[in-house]
Amino acid sequence: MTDLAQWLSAQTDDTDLGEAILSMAAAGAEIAAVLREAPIAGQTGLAGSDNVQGEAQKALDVISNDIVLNHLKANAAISILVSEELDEAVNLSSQGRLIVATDPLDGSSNLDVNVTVGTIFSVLANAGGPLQKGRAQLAAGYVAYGPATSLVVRIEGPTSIFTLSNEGEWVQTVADAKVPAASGEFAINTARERFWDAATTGYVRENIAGEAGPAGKRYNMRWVGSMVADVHRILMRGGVFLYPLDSETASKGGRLRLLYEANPMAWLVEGAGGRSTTGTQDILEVEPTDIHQRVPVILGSANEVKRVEDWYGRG
Ligand code: FDP
Repeated sequence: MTDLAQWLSAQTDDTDLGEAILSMAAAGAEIAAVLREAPIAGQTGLAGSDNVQGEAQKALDVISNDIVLNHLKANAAISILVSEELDEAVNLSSQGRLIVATDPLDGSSNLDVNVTVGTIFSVLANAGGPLQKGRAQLAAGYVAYGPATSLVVRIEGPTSIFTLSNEGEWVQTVADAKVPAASGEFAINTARERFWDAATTGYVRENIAGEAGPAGKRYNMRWVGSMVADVHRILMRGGVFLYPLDSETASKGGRLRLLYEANPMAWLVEGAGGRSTTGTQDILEVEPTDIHQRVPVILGSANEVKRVEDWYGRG
């Protein structure tokens, strides 16, 4: 049985990086405990404030952000925290070598229906500042709060999955996650079809045409509407996740955030042999210009991502 600390010491000599991941794992374990009892404590509702994206904050968004902030404050290796819930980047230890960018509680519109949500994080070197390409990430991960609490993490090598035991230990349950290149499952919010571009419409229509269509096989559709849950399914059994640029999100650059949603997920999927794109560019190559920047996201099984790219290539 391998635990998280053992895995980290085998993956990297950088003890600061290992400590950063352990801090996020500890924050995740604390958030999991809060979420388990949140309906009893009456915490699934709104906090009464908006975040910088103009989205209503849930009480648990704010609580989760505070938990992450407290864990990172206690870690001298962390210089800066970028959070979806905070307008500005927060300066922490002046000696710190690492930046953490996080969505402390992703998928929070699912909280009141007890569906999987998660904490997503990305670790960068302080020297480059927060606005670095995803390719420069030192590590990334997420904690999924589902029937089991899972930590999915990658430094440079494999994407590995740990499960939180009742004793509070992170036990490795998948050493090397693999996203199969071929898949017959796609995930997109089809209620947005009227906003889609020609590439998204073309790809989805081919899938729906099934065996008789140009793809020549049957597809199934799955959409939890909680990115961590949708990406976790893809990491476990393949598929493709799409939140493309559409006519409604175009002026904002997309729906999902680059630094703390798209980049860490792209890093994890790539470590498992999958791929990611905005439609026209590898997500990990996008140059950020703002800490809360949005980006179109298509990621998962390599053959499906390639089909979407081919559709975008048709102009
Ligand atoms: P949420 O607003 O609930 O935090 O991060 C944004 C996100 O959820 C993703 O987790 C999810 O994939 C997406 O929004 C769902 O968007 P739609 O409501 O447009 O389907």
